[in-house]
Amino acid sequence: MTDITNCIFWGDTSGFNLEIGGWFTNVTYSDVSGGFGGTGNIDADPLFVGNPLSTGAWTSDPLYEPVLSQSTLTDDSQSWAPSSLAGLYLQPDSSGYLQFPILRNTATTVTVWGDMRALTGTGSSYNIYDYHIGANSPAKDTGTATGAPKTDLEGNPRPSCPGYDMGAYEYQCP
Ligand SMILES: [Ca+2]
Repeated sequence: MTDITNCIFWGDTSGFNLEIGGWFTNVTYSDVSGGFGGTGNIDADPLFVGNPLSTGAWTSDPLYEPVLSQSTLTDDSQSWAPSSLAGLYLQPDSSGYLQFPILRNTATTVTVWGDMRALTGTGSSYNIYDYHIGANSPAKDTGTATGAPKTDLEGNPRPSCPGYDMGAYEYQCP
């Protein structure tokens, strides 16, 4: 039996469909696209703050650094705030389904783990996603305290204002 609690399953565009069904999976207090039977589950747009946060097209091919196993991708038309995208997710080609956590960025580049050269290139469009929930998210304060960790994925306190949220990131009150 797998227990899934306080999670968000939303926006699956892979066409593979989410395989969380079956007798062995117990889903509670989670936001599941299309709905899923279980205590406290909801089926509502979680209102991620960046869905996507940024989009564009690469102006160069990826540069791969094999020793570090990192790729740097460039869009010269951007003016991102340096270091503002770390921890967010890059979909290096919007026609694909893979996403990668962003390690760091400059005004016109993002760096991620892995070799992106076979996945995207000059002229390909991309998306950057921010999966933090907004203040009006239906996932805010609708999780359960039972078994919940005291911090979220970024180490911020959970719960915050006032209940436990669904998803990887607890909404932090200003
Ligand atoms: Ca909360």
